[in-house]
Amino acid sequence: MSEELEQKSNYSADNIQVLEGLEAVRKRPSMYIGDTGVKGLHHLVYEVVDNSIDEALAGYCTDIFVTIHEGNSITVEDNGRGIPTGINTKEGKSALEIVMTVLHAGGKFDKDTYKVSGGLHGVGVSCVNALSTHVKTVVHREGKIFTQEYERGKPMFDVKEIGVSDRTGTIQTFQPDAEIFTQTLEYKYDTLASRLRELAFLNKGIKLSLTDEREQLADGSFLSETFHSEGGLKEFVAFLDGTRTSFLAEPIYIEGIKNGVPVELAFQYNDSYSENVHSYVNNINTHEGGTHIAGFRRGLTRTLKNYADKEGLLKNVKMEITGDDFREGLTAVVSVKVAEPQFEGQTKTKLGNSEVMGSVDVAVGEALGNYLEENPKEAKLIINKVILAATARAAARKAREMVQRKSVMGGSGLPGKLADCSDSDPEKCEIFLVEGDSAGGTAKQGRDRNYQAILPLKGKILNVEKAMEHKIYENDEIKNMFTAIGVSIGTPEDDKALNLTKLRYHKIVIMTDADIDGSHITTLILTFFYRYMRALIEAGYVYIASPPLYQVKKGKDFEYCWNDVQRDAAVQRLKGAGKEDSVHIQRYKGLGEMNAEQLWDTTLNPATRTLMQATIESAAECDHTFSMLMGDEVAPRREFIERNAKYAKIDA
Ligand code: 0RA
Repeated sequence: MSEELEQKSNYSADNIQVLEGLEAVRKRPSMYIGDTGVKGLHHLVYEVVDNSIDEALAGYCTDIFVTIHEGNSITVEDNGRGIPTGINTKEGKSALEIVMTVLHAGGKFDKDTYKVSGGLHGVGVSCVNALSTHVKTVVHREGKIFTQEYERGKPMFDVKEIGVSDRTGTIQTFQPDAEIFTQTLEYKYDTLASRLRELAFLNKGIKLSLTDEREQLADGSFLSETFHSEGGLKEFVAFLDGTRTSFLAEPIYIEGIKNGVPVELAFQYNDSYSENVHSYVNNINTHEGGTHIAGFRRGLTRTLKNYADKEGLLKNVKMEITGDDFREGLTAVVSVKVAEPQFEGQTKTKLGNSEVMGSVDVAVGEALGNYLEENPKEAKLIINKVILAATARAAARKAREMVQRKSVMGGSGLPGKLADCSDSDPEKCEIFLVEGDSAGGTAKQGRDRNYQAILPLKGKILNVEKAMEHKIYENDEIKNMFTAIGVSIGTPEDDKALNLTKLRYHKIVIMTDADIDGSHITTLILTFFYRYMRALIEAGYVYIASPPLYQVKKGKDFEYCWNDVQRDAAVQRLKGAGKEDSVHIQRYKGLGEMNAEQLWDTTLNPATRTLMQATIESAAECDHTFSMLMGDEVAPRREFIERNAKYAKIDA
């Protein structure tokens, strides 16, 4: 409080506004960037990149470079016009300083002088400034180079000229503040890479590069990738489908302004049974869908149905065809730009603007209508696939109802293999899904039976990416998971939604051997959760156990190690003054090699274990990864596994 008073006496009225604005961001950062964990940390980068994307969408910028520096500071550079540096007459300050220090400055300027967003979304780069210990902005503009630096949002000096230049552009470097981001300051390359890849698909033509100066390669260069798509959403759909077999030679694609709403969409049918529809509003992933998705579905169903009726393709079809049947094996991306988006839903990722429904409906109708007329052979393929889906749906419903009936019974309906815990409060209870009966046996002995349940699974579980829905509900291991976990399919509102009202555990832990087979099984189980129990992942209930790889032992002393670096360090520590060969290294080839006590100490005991929580950072990335990992082609899978082998985990 006293600090604030002191500042008031030193600053003009304008400045006080500024300080209070950014102070508010520092006081309640989560209100502006969502959270102060890993997500919020990465959000800072997206916020800055968004400004460059806007400049590119305005037609003035082609290249955006993101660099992660040693120490986790970030530079975002673009070749746009450069943030204006002249004095804004209304405020009596440099436009650059205003952009950097005034909350939502984008909205505060009159439209002629300052068209840039801070986005159709977003909170503006001033928030990034407020949440960074230090920011340096460099602007190339009008033949000169300008700069200004900031400490926790406050300018360290007035905008100054530091040289001449023959280019234009903006370069922002920021260091996130450890006082704000108390959990971690560590940027994840893969997280930034998948967002930049996504942005490249969503904004065709723009080149986005990522360089990680923390990762030096053998040839001395840094880990780096450039994302660039000329095909846009068409290529996005192909990317999502990975190695799935496509039905159509090319995705169906449309781009245009419908009822004043810019709509871009692409879709393709493949030989899988799942529906992968992704949607974006102003480049933001709308996980929960909304009016644009409703419009997409409506347009798809109506257009296909009209065509089929007109061509007499449904003459001999007795069963009813539902909307779902039109979307089996469908991969789609819908991207709209909305001036004043209303976001609704639990995670504020559901578009509410009703006018958008018609726009997307019309766009799909046009693109698909033309396509069907011009490609009668493909049209028949699609309609036949829909009819097949309707047939299979009847079988799937029966199988689903069986699962449901069983899981609703509870108590005696629990699988015989389940070693349940005695507590019945789901919040306190954990279930371990364990590969194989022998490891299951050890886990049963080693667990705390008060709150830890064990469900052994038999070998490799069914690959749900390749199986028809009814097969999935008929599979014993999958049925056991449904009944043991206590979830069923179908709620009063939605007959395909996951019903969590009888959920029996709030921690569902996948525990497999720490080897390639084990990680394959983990992936199979994660794929199953992702496709059929996604709500559990979204709620944060799904975890992956991490059993150790080694035990390093000398006499009575021993340490567990999870990787080679730890192992080598442990050997040195235990060796002490003694000889190397006095230290014994045991490599655990599987959970089965540990005894009950060891398993408890390393993997089960909440006080000492490490659990990885499965999260869905990007549903699009997940779809791609799962289709690739579980699909038919071997080469991309091998490459992925080799690339990720050192992490020995798959992020879901
Ligand atoms: C407003 C006006 C002009 C450029 C920008 C904003 C701009 C902002 C950012 C943020 C990151 N990169 C950016 N590039 C440009 C230019 C107005 C003009 O030159 O007439």
